[in-house]
Formats: sequence, structure tokens, C-alpha cells
Amino acid sequence: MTNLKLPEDFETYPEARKNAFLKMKELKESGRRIVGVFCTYTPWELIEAADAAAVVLCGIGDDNIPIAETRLPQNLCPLIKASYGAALADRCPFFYFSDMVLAETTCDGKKKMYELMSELKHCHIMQLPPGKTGRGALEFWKQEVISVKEDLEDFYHIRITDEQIRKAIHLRNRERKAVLDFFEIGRLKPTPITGYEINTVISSNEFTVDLEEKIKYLEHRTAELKELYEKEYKGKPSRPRVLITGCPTTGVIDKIVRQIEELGADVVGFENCCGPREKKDPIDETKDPITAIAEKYLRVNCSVMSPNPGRLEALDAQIDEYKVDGVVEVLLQACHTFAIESDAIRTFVTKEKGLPYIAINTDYSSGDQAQINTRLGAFIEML
Ligand code: BJ8
Repeated sequence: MTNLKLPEDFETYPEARKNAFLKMKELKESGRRIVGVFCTYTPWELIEAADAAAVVLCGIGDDNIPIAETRLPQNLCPLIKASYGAALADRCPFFYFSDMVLAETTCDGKKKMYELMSELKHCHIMQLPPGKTGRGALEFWKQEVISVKEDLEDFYHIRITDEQIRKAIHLRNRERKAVLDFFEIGRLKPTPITGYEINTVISSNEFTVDLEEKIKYLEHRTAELKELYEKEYKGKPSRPRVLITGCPTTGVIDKIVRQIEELGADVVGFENCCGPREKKDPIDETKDPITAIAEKYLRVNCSVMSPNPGRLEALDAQIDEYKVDGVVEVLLQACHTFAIESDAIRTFVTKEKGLPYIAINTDYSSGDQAQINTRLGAFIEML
């Protein structure tokens, strides 16, 4: 239970997941194609163009970890273990109903886990170049995008036309705009929305396969929140404003995001894959669609890229735009790429921006909750 202000029809992430499961079952029974995905690098537009529904697979749940550890090492990111454990034990309804999985070689743990996941279901694994700007990176990645299109065509015995891809790009750009507008409610001071709601709605929305329905919901909620701000919030004092950065937070919504807000601060923004990272960056609709898709997804500022200066630039802009008082970095256990980048992030936030910063190293268990609350409580007092 939470004492945070939430809309009447608010569903927690587990509730949304349960309801989506029933919809997914109906969808499958109606003969709809379903492709499971995991990551922000996924070119969703190609799935859409294949007239298939893209659905984000489960990567949360401490109860999925022991199952995963029967084949994966203990000292591995909980997101990777939970993804595999949920698939292996048939606990992820979306994996169960997916015809195939579209995945990418992002971090080492994920790419090796996908080798095991491929034993369970057809996984198309895109090879991601190690950097965005290296020699041939874009051309290499473009070939990977083409290989996805070809695999979808072979798998479903269809042809995907440029026209279908253009249509999908247009639809996804409209969706990006609706999601971005919703995120940007967090810029209002004081914010009329909790970070807990933002994180939950965005993560839960990944189960909504009808993009028009998703756009409609987000536009409606954004308009409602703007009205609420004008009526009840404008001109009132603000609580300390926190930006979250680092690893994805869907698996720790209750453990970290909600706790920050219960402890007296507002989470106003996310500089991670649960935030506007890729939503800010639409696909160019004037270019050849495959090139435009390849260019767009190669721009994602994930720590798996070396070097990754775009993340600092995005963080810089977001701290200013969201009028942030402090930054909380979430580091999932054994995520080496984000853990190594955290040194540069700490220096940037504290020295360049002159703001307090804290890194929380955690996993999906509840064992460290009390210790985290103590550290977050002390951090919020400094803001
Ligand atoms: S684009 S952040 S969704 S890879 S937390 S599994 S990196 S060890 S989730 Fe991610 Fe795509 Fe990047 Fe976004 Fe590995 Fe780190 Fe675990 Fe991670």
C-alpha cells in the first residue's frame, strides 16, 4: 500500500501485468502474431510492419531468480536472471504466448543468457556494434536491421514492404510524442504526478499492444494532469525533486522509486530506459526507412556503448529541464557497464552541476530495504 496520490483507476505493475495476460491470451487465440522483446535497441517498427504485436517480456521478480540460478551464475544482474527464470519456468505469460523473441547483444550477461533462451524459443539476436561511431558501426547495424526484417519474413512467410515500415514508423513516432508529453509533466514545479505513477504507467503500457489505445490513454492522462496542476499545484511549494539515472527501475519500482517519494521527495524524471531516453528522438520519416531505423536506434545512450558521451549530455539537459535538486543512480548488482559509468556520472552531477548524488547498488530481494531507506532518507534531508 502507498499513501501517494494516485489516479482512481491506477493499477500497480503486477495488476497491469495480470490483466494484460488475459488480453494476451485472447490475442493469441484470435491468431495474432506476437513477438517478445526486451530492450530499447529493439526496432519495434519492423515488428509492427510485420503486423505482429510487440510485447515487452518480464525481467522482474525475485521469485524468478532461484530458477534462473539452476543454469546461470549467482553473481549476475537480477534483470538477466529474472528474464531467463521467468521464461524457463513459464512464469512470463508474454514469453509463453510469443511466437519468437527479438533480442540484442547489449551487455555480456544478456547476450550469453540469450544463448540459453534460444533453447526454449526462436530468438533472433541482433549483434550490436560496441560503439556508435566506430568504423563501419552504422553500416554493420543497418545489416542487422535488415536481418530482422528477413527473419520476420521467413518466420511468418510474409513480405514486409517499405510502405508498411513507413506506416509503422509514423505510428510509433506518434506514440513517442504521447509518451514524451506524459513524461514532461514531471517538469512542472511542483509536480502533479508521482514518479511511482510515471514508472508504473510507462512499464505497464509496454503490454498494451494496441498503440492507438495507448496514445489515447496517455493523451487523456497528460491533459488531466495539466489541468490538475493549474487548479491545485501552481504556485505551491515543491518537495525536493529527484532524477533517477542508471539501470532500468521496473524491477525496483516499490523498493526505490516509491520509497523516495514515501520519504518526502518527488521523483520527477528518469534518465534511464524507463524514461524519455529514446522517446525524445523520433525516427526521420523522410529517409529510406531501414537507414532511418538503424540511425535512430544506434543513437540510444546505453552504457553498453563505448564511448557513451550522449548519456552525460542527456543527463545535463534533463537536470535543467526538470529542475532537479539531486540525482539517485540505481545500479543493479553485477551491472558492470552502468557501475563503471557511475564514476563519471557522480563527478558530473556533483562537480559540474553542483548537486547531491547517491548510488544505490541493489538487486530484486527485500533484504537490503531497511539499509536503502536509511541511506535515501539521509540523502533526501540534504536536498
Ligand atoms: S538500452 S539499459 S534496456 S541494455 S542492467 S541487463 S545492461 S547488466 S538493461 Fe538495458 Fe537495453 Fe541498455 Fe536500456 Fe545488462 Fe546492466 Fe543488467 Fe541491463
